[in-house]
Amino acid sequence: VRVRIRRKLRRCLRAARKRAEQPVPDPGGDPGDPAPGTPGDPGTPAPLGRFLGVTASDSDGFRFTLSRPAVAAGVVTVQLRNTDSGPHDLAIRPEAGGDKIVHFEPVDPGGVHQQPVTLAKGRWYLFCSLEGHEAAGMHAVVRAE
Ligand SMILES: [Cu+2]
Repeated sequence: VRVRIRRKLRRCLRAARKRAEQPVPDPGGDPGDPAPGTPGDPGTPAPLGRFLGVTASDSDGFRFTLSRPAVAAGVVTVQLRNTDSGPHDLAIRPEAGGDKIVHFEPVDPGGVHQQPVTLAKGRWYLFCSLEGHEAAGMHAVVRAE
């Protein structure tokens, strides 16, 4: 009986390995993150959602585009990437209101800044604090769960 179980286990492992080799279709909306520490590499999903990419751009109004809609609560590496032709910064506060928990210095065009940010469970509001940018659309919400 033990041999049969072992054989079955081996078959399971082989099947699991085969599954792991196949590309997993993205369940929804997450274009993938650059791996922490390697800005410029799109498409490698970070394990456990502890990386949040924020792209500041000016296409049809100022925009913050998130690499994923939700992250794991706890310490998350937040990366601001500025693809616009002017500087942008990043501030984060609870969506329901309250004080900013972090405020990145402005990032120059083409620049990247990342740092660890502790996000407790909940919804967090990200915005550019430079005058007029938030009103022009440079904001987003991420869930920490
Ligand atoms: Cu801005």
